[in-house]
Amino acid sequence: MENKTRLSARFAFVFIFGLAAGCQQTKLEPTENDGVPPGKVVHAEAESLAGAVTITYTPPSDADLLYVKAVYTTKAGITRETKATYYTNRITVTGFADTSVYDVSLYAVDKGENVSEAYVIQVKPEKPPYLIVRDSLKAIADFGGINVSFINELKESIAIITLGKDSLGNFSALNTHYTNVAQGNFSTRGFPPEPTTFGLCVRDRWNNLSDTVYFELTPYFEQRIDKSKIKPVELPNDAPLGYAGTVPDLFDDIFGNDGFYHTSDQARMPQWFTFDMGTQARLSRLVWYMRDDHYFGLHNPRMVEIWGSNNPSPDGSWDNWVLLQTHEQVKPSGLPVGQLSQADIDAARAGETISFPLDVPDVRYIRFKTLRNWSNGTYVNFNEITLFGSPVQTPAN
Ligand SMILES: [Ca+2]
Ligand SMILES: [Ca+2]
Repeated sequence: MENKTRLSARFAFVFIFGLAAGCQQTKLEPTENDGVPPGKVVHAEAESLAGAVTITYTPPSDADLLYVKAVYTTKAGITRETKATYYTNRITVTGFADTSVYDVSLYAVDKGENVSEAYVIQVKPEKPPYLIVRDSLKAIADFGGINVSFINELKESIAIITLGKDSLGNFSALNTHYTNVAQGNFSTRGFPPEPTTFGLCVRDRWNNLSDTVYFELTPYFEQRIDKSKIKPVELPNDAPLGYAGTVPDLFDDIFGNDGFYHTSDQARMPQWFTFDMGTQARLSRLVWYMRDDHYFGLHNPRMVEIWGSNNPSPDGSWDNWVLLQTHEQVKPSGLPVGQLSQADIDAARAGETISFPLDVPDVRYIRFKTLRNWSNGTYVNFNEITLFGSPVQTPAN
């Protein structure tokens, strides 16, 4: 980082100095361009990296040498050029699509843009990161779709594309997941529980695209948990209610300012409330909706835990509860409280989604525990919860 800053400072200096020279002392130009190309780069050696090579060399000794450039042509016929300033003797050439042998031409260039003869070195890059990621992909069935996991140890910036059949039966992109983390997973939803063919491919920032791997999976059945069957469970240590807020108001399908949950002045963090879904279910996601005139502010929950049980102890103890998920809400813009970007407003209206791991147990009772709200205060106040999952006993229609 420090190096980069120093480099840009140097470039800025050269740029400003160059401008000043250009304006006032154009007569200096002939001495900047001697019309003589530099000598060739010599003694080049390549070290192979993933999708890249680092070439070390001996630059020519010309006093007016400005940079050395490395040039190669991709199999698609695109010419890629990388430059290294005169004060180094190494250059890293990136973006190779495969492990073939490539000719890289090194040229020395002087201040007058006179170009030396080429020194050609043959290089053989190692397997590029986007292909390493492609080989790591694993897909499993998820609620309403699939879950894809990947390993990207080199933390390359890549896009993982999930493909499915469109209405004409052609494969097209359903979802593009951009990442630069070492490993992770993501879901693509919106599918019925039927055998479905999906495709996956990986693209890197040089637009190298892997082949597509196809597979068939049957998404798990997912439905909205019936809110009319959800009932509050009042346990002795649940947070005291106040300001006309109730637990049933979280399940009344009123998302605006009416129909809310609110705790009293006596409530302290952390705090929780408990409800019975009326059926045992494997939950896939919980979506909560903020108080709509205080998005990402005031008493809206920020850091929460969702607990599940099939047999809650009447004394309110946590003995029979299992932690299903921990979640912190992130404000898309990162702006201070009270300032909202359009992305913040869109995210707030869409609701905050907690996805549960696929191996969560089937549960009937839920405890929503708030560890921290958006004002670091002691109240919890928000408007609605919608749950999705697969009920263990599907009610007969
Ligand atoms: Ca020269
Ligand atoms: Ca409500």
